[in-house]
Formats: sequence, structure tokens, C-alpha cells
Amino acid sequence: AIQIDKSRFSNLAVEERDNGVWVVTLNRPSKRNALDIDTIEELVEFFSLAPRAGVSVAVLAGSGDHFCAGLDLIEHHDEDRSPADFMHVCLRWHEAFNKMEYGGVPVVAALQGAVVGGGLELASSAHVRVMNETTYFALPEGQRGLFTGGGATIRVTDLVGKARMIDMMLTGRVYQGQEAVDLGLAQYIVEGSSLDRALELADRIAQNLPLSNFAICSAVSHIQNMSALDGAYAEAVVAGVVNTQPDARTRLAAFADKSAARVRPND
Ligand code: 1HE
Repeated sequence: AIQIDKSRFSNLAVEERDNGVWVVTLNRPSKRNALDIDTIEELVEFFSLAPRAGVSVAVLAGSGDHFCAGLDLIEHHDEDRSPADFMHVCLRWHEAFNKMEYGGVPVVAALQGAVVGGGLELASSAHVRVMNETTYFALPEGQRGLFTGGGATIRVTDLVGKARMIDMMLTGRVYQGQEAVDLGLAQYIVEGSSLDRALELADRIAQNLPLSNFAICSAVSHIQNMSALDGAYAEAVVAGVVNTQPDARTRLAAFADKSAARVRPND
């Protein structure tokens, strides 16, 4: 299998835990984990390798009080980029974030503090988002004289709808707390460590068969872009492969002999 060489990462801290769960931490807290080009390249590298390196689940976190302050505005200012230069920067962001969304490795984001601009674009490329009481979401691009370039027009709009997305960009509106969950910006809100909850969820997800997780994350993401007709066809093909995998037989047998857990309502 392909190996992930941890020594190749410096703007990210990457750490392997049990069950193939890896924690990928944005590691520039003094810059509020702003996304410079080197960080984007490290995300491309990690999420390109992860599907073939036995990563069962990736937990994406930020060090310090803030998850991510978005585009590195200082680097962007200093580089004084041409339109073509910045287009290519954005294409690298898309390379990284598409690898996350479509790669087939479940990504659980642990959010705290600012999840803003490109930080929200990054978070919205994860499959599961956990926030806490400090977490807040915003798209400050409008105020900065900028526009989103890392997929927010697609992914944030998917999460909150077009009208809210446009309002966030026009007015700088900030969402936090339960309201952010109700809108779909995160699926979980906890008091205290969002990372602890994200790791619990990752451990649960890692108990599924890898091919099921691959299909859940990759096929659902791809099928969303298809017509209903083609999506139904693709779903049938994926189910043909996944639902007949040899490793599923012991789970089916356990259901048949009544040793498998039943689905019950929450207490
Ligand atoms: C940064 C960045 C950054 C902080 N690029 N260096 N994103 C934004 O418009 C958000 C900009 N940042 C903020 O609003 C605030 O910094 C935070 C709310 C995230 C954090 O506030 P705070 O008070 O904790 O920190 P700070 O004092 O503002 O910043 C601490 C340091 O981080 C400081 O560096 P220092 O060297 O002077 O200590 C800041 O310069 C640095 N820092 N945020 C670079 N974003 C593909 S297009 C995507 C378009 C966008 O993402 S636009 C949205 C950009």
C-alpha cells in the first residue's frame, strides 16, 4: 500500500490513530490557520494519497482558538498576483477540496472559533462538521473586495441555499450556535471540544466496511452532479459492487442469526 510520509508535512500536522483514523491539523495558529499556497499543496498531497493509503477516516482540525481564517490575505497582498496566477491558485484549492469531497475517505471537520471565507470553503468540503459554542461562520469576501474562489458558490450554497449564501456574502452576516446547525452549516454542536466529538464519530465511522464508506462519500457526491436518470443508474452499479462484497456476508449472517444490533430509537 501507499505510505503517507509524515515528514513531508509542516503546515499540516498529520497523526495516525487507531483503526486507520488520521487527524490532519492546520498548524499555523499564529496566522489563524490562514490558507497559504503551501498549506493547500499539503492538503492536495494528503488527500490524494489517503484513499490508497488505508486511511479509514480523516479528522480535519485547526490548532489554536480558530479553525481557519480563509485565504492568506498577507501572502495574497505580497504576491500581487495576476488574474491568471490567482486562477491557478484557485484551481489548486479545488484540487485539494475535490479530493476531500470525492476521494471516498470520510472527512469529519472539528470546528472552533472562526470558520470564515476560505475556511468555510474548506469545512464545507468535509462530509461531517462538528462545531462548538465558540464556532462562527461567515463569508467576509464582500467586505475585503474579494470573491469566493474555493468552491463556496457550490458547497456553501448546497448547505444553506442561494438566498442565505448571497446574504452572507453581501452583508458579512455571521451564523453561530444552534442556528448554524439548523441551517445545515454543521450537523453537530457540542459544549467543549469539537475534536473529541469528531474523534468519537470517526471511530464509529471506521467500524463500517471501507468500501461502504467509499461509496457513501464518493458516490453520493458524484451522483449529486448527475441527472436523476444517470444518478439512479450509477447508484445501482455502485450498490451492485458494494452490496455483494464478501466482507458484508458476515454482517448479513449476524443479522440473520439475530446476533447483530437492531436499529432502535434514541432513549
Ligand atoms: C491572517 C489572516 C488571513 C489572520 N490571512 N493572515 N479571511 C478573512 O477576511 C478573515 C481575516 N481574519 C480575521 O478576521 C481575524 O484574524 C480572525 C477572526 C480570524 C482572528 O482574529 P484574532 O483577533 O484572533 O487575530 P488577528 O489579530 O486578527 O490575527 C492574528 C494574526 O493572524 C495576524 O498576524 P500577525 O503576524 O500580525 O500576528 C494576522 O495578520 C494573521 N491572520 N487572518 C493572513 N486570512 C480562494 S478565495 C478565498 C477568499 C477568502 O478566504 S476571503 C476571507 C479572508
